[in-house]
Amino acid sequence: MDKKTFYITTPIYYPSGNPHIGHCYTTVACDSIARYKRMQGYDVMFLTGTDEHGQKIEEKAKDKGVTPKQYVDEIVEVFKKLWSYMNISYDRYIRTTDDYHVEAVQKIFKELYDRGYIYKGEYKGKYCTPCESFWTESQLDENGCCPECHRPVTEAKEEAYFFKMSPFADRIEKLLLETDYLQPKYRAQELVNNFIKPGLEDLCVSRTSFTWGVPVDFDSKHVVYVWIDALSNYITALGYENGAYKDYEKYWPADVHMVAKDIMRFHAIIWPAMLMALEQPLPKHLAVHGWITFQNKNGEAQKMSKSLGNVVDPFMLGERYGVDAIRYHIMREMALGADSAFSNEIMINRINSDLANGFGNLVSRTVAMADKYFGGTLPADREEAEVDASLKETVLSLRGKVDECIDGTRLKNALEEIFVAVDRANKYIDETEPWKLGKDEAKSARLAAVLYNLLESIRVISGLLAPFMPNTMPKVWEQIGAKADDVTYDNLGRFDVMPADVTVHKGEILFPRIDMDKEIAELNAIIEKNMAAAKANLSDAEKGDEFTPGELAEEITIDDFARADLRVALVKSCEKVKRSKKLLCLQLDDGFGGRQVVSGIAEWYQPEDLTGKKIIIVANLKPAVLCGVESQGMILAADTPDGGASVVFPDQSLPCGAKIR
Ligand code: ME8
Repeated sequence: MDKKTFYITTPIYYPSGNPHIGHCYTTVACDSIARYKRMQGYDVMFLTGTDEHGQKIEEKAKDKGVTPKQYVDEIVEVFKKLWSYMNISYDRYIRTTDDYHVEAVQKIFKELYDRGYIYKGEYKGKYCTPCESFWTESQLDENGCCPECHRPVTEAKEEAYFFKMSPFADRIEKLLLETDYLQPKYRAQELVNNFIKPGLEDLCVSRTSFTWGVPVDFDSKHVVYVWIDALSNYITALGYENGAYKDYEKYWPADVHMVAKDIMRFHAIIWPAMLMALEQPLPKHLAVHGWITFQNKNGEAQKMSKSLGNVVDPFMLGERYGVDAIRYHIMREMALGADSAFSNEIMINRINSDLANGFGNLVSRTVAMADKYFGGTLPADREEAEVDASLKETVLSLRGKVDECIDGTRLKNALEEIFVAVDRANKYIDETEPWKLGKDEAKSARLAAVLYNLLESIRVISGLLAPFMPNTMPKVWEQIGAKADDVTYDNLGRFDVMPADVTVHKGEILFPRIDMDKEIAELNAIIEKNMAAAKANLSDAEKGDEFTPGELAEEITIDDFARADLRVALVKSCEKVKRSKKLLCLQLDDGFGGRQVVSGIAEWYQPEDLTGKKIIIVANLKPAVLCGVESQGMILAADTPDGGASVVFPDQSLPCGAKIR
């Protein structure tokens, strides 16, 4: 009988800057699952790649004075180098500039057109260049910016093709709410409320204002919208509508698409709609994880951004602590769905406690005792005791628990389960006190049983850890005397697999302890240097990458400006608006008896950051109600390069009510 297949994909990444630890998260997570499934005997297809078209790439290449293809070729090499460094076992790498993909996207576009789902119209609206996303006015955030990255959007108006999505609204709603397509499920309702309930709008799927994309073959001044091009990769890479591969029948539908929450909408709504329109089967699961943010010295979580210099470089970490330790750390920290702040302290603590003290120590103590008391080869005579039963039970039930976590893409939980067994085995050493048994010749058979049970536990634990840490586990097998046959998936569900007279081999320390103080000092120095360099050295092109000032608004006269009454005000008190993550409510002394203003800055300011400070308000703005709270005016703030907002603070000695002219 043919083997069961398993198809897993990462997003295809934009080669618009070097990959960082965030890209590593998705890729290492998929790699671990792919390896696990291979171990279970599945015929696995693990796909990753790069999403190389679009205006953003075209602009960057222009800034650098190279062609878009030259630009992406260089960065794709860095991605591939990183994946090989991180031991990523992908089966196929797709580049959207590959000829077969381009051809297939043209056919897909034509097919959608012929079926009546794509039609020609005129696009009028807002476009976010960094996100390559179109938005309608009503979808913009409270500052009129992109609702995803909160950067300014530009006006866009052009002849364009549209994809009719409304025929699929009901089916998509059911897919999200009534099936287990989306993991974690709690995000489904939010998607339905935000995008489906207000009416699924037609999607603009072609552009004429730039050329770096897949040309629409029946209307060559248009290029295909980059998301239609990108999402298609999951099927073109298998040979859908092209002759490069013949794997579509075999692997489609995908078992897991894994992405971060920033691109959930595309995978939860647009992609299913495309497949429905093409009358193709839908993927089985979309696993959505949170962001890895950077935790700075003050313990605040920041978005990783080149302009802040806080991008965590996986090559640097791998060089210092080993690739497997880094793979372990990112898998162990991030719960499916939640964000996870990357902190050097937490990473080093984790490596020291789990890997050096927990697992590494278990292996080295066990092997050292087998070596010391039996010259490396255990005697065949073993005497079991009651205490052994609970260790064996923990170890024997482990594979089933890990299987379940892998199937739910809950890798953090899988590692937690495995480390429960590590702790159990370490506790078994304390319970059985082999160093005492070793002093008494008459207890040799008992000592042999203790060490054998430990070696068997390590065999199962290391076998289940191998998909997560593929470099280190073969070294463990070498040390505990396990042969390849002992660590097959079948044998990881059994105890008493290795021969009674197994021979161990003392080896190198698997995970050396890290000197926390020294490393933190060195890492902080690196970060500070990067931050300073980021400030000083960003080329205009790179600044442009992080911050798009947007187009200047239409010219106005001095009289127009004078209609806005800007005043200095003092924040007397400030609190978060209930039921809103974004809003703060400020009580102000405006020099005219006081007023209340609601502002969408809660993501960047705590109430105490503002209380007692003078700010600037638009004092004659028509009142509005935000989340049930009345706002009498608005406060002035500037966009920051990382998509945040920075409140404008005037000279603090100015009196309340002073007019700004
Ligand atoms: O969105 N934390 O590409 P992209 C966690 N080309 N994951 C992160 C991360 C972080 N800080 N930063 C990036 C695109 N990722 C499109 C995708 S797919 C048809 C097209 C990971 O290079 C995460 O998987 O911006 C996220 O979804 C993806 O990189 C976005 O990569």
